[in-house]
Order: sequence, then C-alpha cells, then structure tokens
Amino acid sequence: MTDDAGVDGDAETDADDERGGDPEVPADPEHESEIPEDHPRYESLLTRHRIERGVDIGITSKQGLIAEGRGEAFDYLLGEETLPSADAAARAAAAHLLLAEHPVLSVNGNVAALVPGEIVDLAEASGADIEVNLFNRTDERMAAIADHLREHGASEVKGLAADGRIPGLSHERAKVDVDGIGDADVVVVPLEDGDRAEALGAMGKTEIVIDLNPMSRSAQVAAVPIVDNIIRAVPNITRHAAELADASDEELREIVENFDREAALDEAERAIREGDLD
Ligand code: PTJ
Repeated sequence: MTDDAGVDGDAETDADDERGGDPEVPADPEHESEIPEDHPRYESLLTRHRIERGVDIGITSKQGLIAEGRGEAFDYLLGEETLPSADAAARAAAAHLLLAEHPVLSVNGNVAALVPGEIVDLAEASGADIEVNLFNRTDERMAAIADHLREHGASEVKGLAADGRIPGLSHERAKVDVDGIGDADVVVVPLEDGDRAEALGAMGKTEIVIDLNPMSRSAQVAAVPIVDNIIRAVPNITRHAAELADASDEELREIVENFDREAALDEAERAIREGDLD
C-alpha cells in the first residue's frame, strides 16, 4: 500500500499537469460529479476519470490505460459520436441478446471501470449473465471487479469458479465458468484482445464486440462489431433492448438478418480515415 500511495501521488501531479490547471476540472477522480457537463470534452474527461480511478482501486490494469488511450484516439477521429452504422449494430446486438438462450456479458478491467452500472442495466434489460474474464488475471483483480459490479447492483457475478477453459488459448486467459461463458450462445466481448475473441468465435458462440478500432481482430471476427465508445454503446444497446422487449422472435430475427457487418466496418473505417483533427 505504501508503494501505491507513492504512485497515487505521482499520478495526481501528472493528471494536474494534463488538466492544464483548469480549475473547473476536479483533480480527484472520485469526484466525477464535479466535472461540468457543459465542458466541451466532458465525455473524454469522464472516461479518463473513471479509468484513473479504476487503476487506483485495483480493478483496471496499467495496460488498460494504454488501451484506453488508443481507443480515445479513434473516438476523437469519429467526432466522439455514435455513427448510424454503430447504432444499427447496437440494435442488432440487442436483438441477438433477446433471442439468445444464454447470453453473457464479459467484463474486463476497463469495462468494469468505465461502465459498471450500465453493464448491470444491460444484463437486466436483456436477461444476460455477467462474467469477469481478464487478460491479466489475478485473484485480487477478479475479486475487486466482482465486488465493484455488486456495488453497482449486480446480483450474480460469474468468472470466479473458472472451471472451464477456452480451447486453444494459454492458461490464464482461457479461464471461464462452465455455466457462464462456457455455456453461452451469445457473448458480448468489449475491448477485447483479438486472440480470445477469435477463440470464442471458434467455439461456435455468436460474438458481439464493442471496439473503437474497426480494424482490430476482435471487430473483424465479430458477428456484430459495434465501433463506438463503450460509454455510449452499452446504454445504447440497453435502450434498444428496452424498445424491443415486446417484439416477436420473427421481428428480432429480421433485425439480426438485415444487419450488415461489412457495411458497418466499412463505414466506421471511412469515418476514421476521413476524421477531422481540428
Ligand atoms: O482487464 P484486462 O486484464 O482483461 O485487460 C484489458 C485490456 C483492455 C488491457 C486488454 O484486453 C488489451 O490489451 O486490449 P487491447 O488489445 O489493447 O484492445 C483494446 C481495444 O479496445 C483496442 O482496439 C482499443 O481501440 C479499444 N478501446 C479502448 N478504449 C475503448 C475501446 N473501445 C471502445 N470504447 C473504449 N472506451
């Protein structure tokens, strides 16, 4: 803890520099409600605060900070907005989840930091299980993330039993619950490493990927790639799921069949390549 306290001190100094001394932006990531909602970069500041806090409380890995930086660059080029094709993907994702026998939402350290309550809302709206599945797995992080999700209203969090394995992956990354991801027919895998996304697909599971990089391997192999910031994408899937709650299976299947994954990836890549750096 002594070391952590030292790191905290350094992080705060760096963060203060990064904020450019803006007196409106709080230095303490615990106080995100103090970020002014009319700030032109509100969403980006909120994301940074949540990730920073995730590292401070031991749920997000330091690599997660780098992953977030990469995502933020793509989001900047997308104008920090949900493309129409990403909205269509979110609607197809909601239809898949509602049609599924056993949907599961996979949660890593970045997802837990950025959208804990929103994941719980989506699980409720879609009837999905929540399972923690980490790239850099430790018992401490698994427990901290499960606790964090429970604090945000999750009644059950899977992933701790780890009594199943994803074939073809090295040991730690392969661990899943037999009655969770092991048994799922539809899995939401946000901000995922490409290898694991590919291996889950090879198990015959329908994969819904949320990733701001349309060229990433996970987005490329997904049945439904949602190229959007997870901060916007998860509440958007929940909104579609609520709207579709009374839809017939036939209507849901039509939404799934009409979704064009290639067109969604192409539109996202085009938007990023033509993105405005102003
Ligand atoms: O918590 P762990 O141990 O499971 O580790 C999680 C990370 C994210 C560190 C790990 O899975 C990893 O290294 O992922 P990658 O390979 O860096 O991939 C992360 C992807 O998520 C990249 O393509 C980023 O562009 C994308 N991304 C980052 N932030 C966001 C995002 N996509 C959507 N919304 C974001 N906020």
